[in-house]
Amino acid sequence: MTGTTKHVHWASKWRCPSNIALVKYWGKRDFQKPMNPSLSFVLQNAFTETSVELLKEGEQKVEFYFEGAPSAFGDRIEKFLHTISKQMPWIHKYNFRIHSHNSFPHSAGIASSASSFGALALCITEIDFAISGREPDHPDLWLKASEIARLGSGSACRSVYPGFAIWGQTQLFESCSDEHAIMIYEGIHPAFYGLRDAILMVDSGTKQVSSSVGHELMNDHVFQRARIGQAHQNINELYLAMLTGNLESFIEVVENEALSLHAMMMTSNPSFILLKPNSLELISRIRRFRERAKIPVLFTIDAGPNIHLLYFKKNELDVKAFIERDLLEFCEDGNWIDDRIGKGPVRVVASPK
Ligand code: 2P0
Repeated sequence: MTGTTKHVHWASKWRCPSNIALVKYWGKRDFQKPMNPSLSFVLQNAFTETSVELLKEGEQKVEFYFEGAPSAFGDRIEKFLHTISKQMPWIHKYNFRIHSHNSFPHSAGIASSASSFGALALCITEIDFAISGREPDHPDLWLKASEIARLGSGSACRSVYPGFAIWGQTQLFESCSDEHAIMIYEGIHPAFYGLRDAILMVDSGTKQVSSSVGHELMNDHVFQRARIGQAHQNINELYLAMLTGNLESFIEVVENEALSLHAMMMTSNPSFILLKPNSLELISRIRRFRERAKIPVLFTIDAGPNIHLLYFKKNELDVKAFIERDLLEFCEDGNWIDDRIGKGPVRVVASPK
């Protein structure tokens, strides 16, 4: 947190990771609240770095630069700032200069809205704490940042913590909330902190149907009630598997969630299909390798055609050899991203000007 040059009143800079859900958020209610609880982990190498500078007081103006150039994403950010100004009225008093860049290519199929709104929410919450005289290291900073991030993009609320997070009310903990995510770490079997995620790039093109349309289609979905029930049951089973180190159950639930997400898309009205033939080929090869090699590999899938191959640290050499040998031919231009469970966001100290 700095009040740097003469014209900059407040400034903050954060690096925030993207995350991948194991139990999927799909469908909303009210304003940016989830229809069902979700559980995710943050990535280590896929992140957004964002700086926010508050310039002279006056009528609010927003300048947004993505990778150095003015970007159309600025409109979404302006709307977001307007939304959160109800809780942070000082927002209307300043001009905003925001610079943002991603560690991963835009076309990588990694959820960039999660890391973008996560980083922006951390900057704004830190400034809010400073303006209102609260300590920047106050533990409430994380909950507040998570709540603010959610108002920008639902999945972003799970990105502001290290490791695993749960968003949405569940029977698991009283502290679970639809307003913000919570971090989970106590009692998790150590194997899960060695999780690896190989993102197998099937198609980097723009999706035909956005996630916001997908969420909306859950409103009248014929399987809505069943899906909500399934997500609650799956989050209970998954958490238990993570406490006990039950890999078999972990694999069963995670793959069931990924396929259920895509089943919701295929059976909505109108229906849409984001998986490609190569996505299915990769899934069947991952399952076959698991059976033959007796190595715990599994897949999850985001709202797109790319396959996240999950595995554990101790199997790294064998799995990387499997990827090179049997999977890369089904990836676009042989592309894959080598990532893992991450340590969460970091405050970036401004370099002296
Ligand atoms: C998730 N996804 O849990 C699910 C699984 C994609 C598949 O959350 O409208 O970008 O910004 O709240 O968070 C993608 O939707 O939607 C998503 P908004 P978001 O990660």
